[in-house]
Amino acid sequence: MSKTTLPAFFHPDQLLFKPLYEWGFGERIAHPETTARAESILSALDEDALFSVRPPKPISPAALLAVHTPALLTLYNAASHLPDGETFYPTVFPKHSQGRGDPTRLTHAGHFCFDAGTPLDLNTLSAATWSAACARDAARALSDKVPLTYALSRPPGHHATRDLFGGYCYFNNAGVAARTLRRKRQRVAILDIDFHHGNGTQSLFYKDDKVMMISIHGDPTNCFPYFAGFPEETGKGKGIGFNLNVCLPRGTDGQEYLRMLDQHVLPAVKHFAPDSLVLSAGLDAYELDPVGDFKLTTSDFHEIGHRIGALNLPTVAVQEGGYHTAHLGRNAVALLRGLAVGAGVVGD
Ligand code: Q9C
Ligand code: ZN
Repeated sequence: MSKTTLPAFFHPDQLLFKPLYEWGFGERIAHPETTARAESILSALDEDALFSVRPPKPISPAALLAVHTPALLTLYNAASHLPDGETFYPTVFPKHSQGRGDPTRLTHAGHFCFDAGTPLDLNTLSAATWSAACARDAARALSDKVPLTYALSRPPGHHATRDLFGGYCYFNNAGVAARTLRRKRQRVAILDIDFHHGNGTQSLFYKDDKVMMISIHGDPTNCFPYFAGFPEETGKGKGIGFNLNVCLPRGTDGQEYLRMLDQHVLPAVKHFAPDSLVLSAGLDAYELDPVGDFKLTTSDFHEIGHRIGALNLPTVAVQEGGYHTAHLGRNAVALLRGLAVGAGVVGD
């Protein structure tokens, strides 16, 4: 009996970045985006043994610059010279910056950032760069023989735009994966199932008719990021019709989620007929998640994976959010196994 193993990517230096705290509704709270998240996923992957984890090759600055402005890299580089133990939280956010911020000065960080929960320290650049490298290598590893790969990207990426970081995100890992697939002239669908709208990914491909972006998320009227993710946002120029936002109400459960997936989202992916899929695999729609407020269960994640897997598209799953650390690993495995079973890569 032969045993399938699929490639997953993670680098130990992703664990050196430890954001301390953020503000949650006036309270200073422990930062949800912890290293324990990655450790939970690593141990569940190890136990499940469908994926084998390896470190990615380094990603070049040129590959990061295909997605981001030089200023972002310069700013993270400035933070990499902070003393050990010091953290910088942007607090001034110029509304009409018009590119005037000097990214060699940390005090100007707010020119390149949209929220106050996404700190910088000496390890941010390294961790975020390895996180993006995971996404790049997971996209590169897709082939006829390897139809499913996983990037254990942490810190996450889907809120980061070309020129702004925020929402715990520094480099847009899913964007890096999609651009990697585009280099092979592929039509790419990005499906973002993180609880939050993938505003960064949306903005990267908003005018693009070869990359379709679909995000399912909590209504941004009530949920982070508050300024994007509305159904009226359908794309711009030739990209019109290639961006789809599906907002669901607080408390959405598995049955409601799956109905919307079957009736709207999966048909839209099929209609676009992509060559490959980037799944922005946030798990913060979980019922016990401290940040999201949907009610998905572990078995719902398996079922969601199964239905997405049944599209039979070469798929790179890129980790996004998910903050119930104790159950995060099993939820990741449930989703990934669902994808593999749905695609017929492994049996039930
Ligand atoms: N504690 C991702 O899931 N802060 N980012 C909420 C309440 C922002 C989430 C404040 C949440 C960002 C990748
Ligand atoms: Zn999220």
